[in-house]
Amino acid sequence: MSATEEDVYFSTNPPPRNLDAHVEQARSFIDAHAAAGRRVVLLTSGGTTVPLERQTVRFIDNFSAGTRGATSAEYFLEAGYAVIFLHREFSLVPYARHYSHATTGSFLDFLEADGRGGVRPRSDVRDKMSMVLAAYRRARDENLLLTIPFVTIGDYLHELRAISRLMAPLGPRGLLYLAAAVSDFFVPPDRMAEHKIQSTDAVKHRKKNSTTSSSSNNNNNNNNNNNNNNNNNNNNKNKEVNDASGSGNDNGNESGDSTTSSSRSISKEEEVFDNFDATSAARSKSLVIDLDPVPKFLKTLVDGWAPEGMIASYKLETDPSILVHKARHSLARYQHHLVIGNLLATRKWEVVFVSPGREDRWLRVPKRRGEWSDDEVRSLQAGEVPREEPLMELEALIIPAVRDLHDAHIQQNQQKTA
Ligand code: PAZ
Repeated sequence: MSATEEDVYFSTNPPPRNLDAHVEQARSFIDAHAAAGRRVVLLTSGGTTVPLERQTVRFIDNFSAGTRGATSAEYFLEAGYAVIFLHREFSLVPYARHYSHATTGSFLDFLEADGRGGVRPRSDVRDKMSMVLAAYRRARDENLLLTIPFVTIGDYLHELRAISRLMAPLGPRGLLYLAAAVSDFFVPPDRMAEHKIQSTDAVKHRKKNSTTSSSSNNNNNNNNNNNNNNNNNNNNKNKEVNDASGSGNDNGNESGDSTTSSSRSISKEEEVFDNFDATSAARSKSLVIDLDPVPKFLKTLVDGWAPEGMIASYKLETDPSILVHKARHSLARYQHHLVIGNLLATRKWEVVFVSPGREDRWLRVPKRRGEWSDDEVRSLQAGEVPREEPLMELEALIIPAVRDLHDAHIQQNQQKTA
């Protein structure tokens, strides 16, 4: 990507509100750890959103609860890294993840009354909770964990660029570990509606019939006309967009793009209903959204933003037959250091490490009893989910393996500069 393309993207897509504050936090975090000779990982986690309106009511989301990222962060801390955790707001975060997002019940279920008017952890979870709390407190008290949130694809890219550029003082001791699920497509600002996209012509109808329209009504109508114009543009292009293509993302991750979009209805501009009532909704048309591709920033990241650090990206696919091919393709295209491939269905059981000059390496959680047979390995690689729950967290294997590759990266750099 040319510098101009990068400049255009970043000058036309506004930065997140707290970018300057985040940059200052990250700068002092990185400088402190660089001075202490510690390794720092910038870890991305969770999914980015693609807003459809400036005052956002609707957005397209990417699949990811942030489990991989939050779990990896804990193992990186255990492995001696300081961690900048760039994550989707309200997705899983290290340590709290053990209690925060229960699918049944609530975190309050982990507590019980202590009989003296207070509360304490339930006796069956107390031991684990005190270990988790101790690890969390150590990370917090020793300033080893900095958490920075993002929501949209634009926020994510601005934050990633700004923070990775600060990693220079770390030299090869910096690591980028890109596990976030990043959108491949977005609505550019000049085509984005200001207000909530309307699903009926009720507002236009009000405009048509209003005898005394206030200035605020006019504003509303204008804005809604804008929306309709936007949508007309989209309809004119008559292009169906499916953002779940697995086409590879490469924006600070190797997205197999896990974006989903939900369909909404909007009336065609030329349809003006004589009477607005419930039937107008039934007569409304589907909304066609025209998205632009997000520029591919991974090469820029490798060459310009964090040139000395090691860069590891994830590649998510759902089709087993293309996973390794796509991982290799991305490595060849972006010339970074490691792609970790995983399939949606089996991502908690196995991943494949694809790195230059090395054999592909599959990491798999051990079986409860015995070894994986060849047939079982073939089933896993074909995306079949085993019946049993994984025996352990796969990140307990992934992070030490990443650390080994990072050791080699640091050594190579030392030899080059010796
Ligand atoms: O958050 P999670 O643990 O459910 O999922 C993790 C993941 C599959 C999003 C991650 O491992 C990954 O592959 N990230 C890159 C996603 C992508 O290629 O878009």
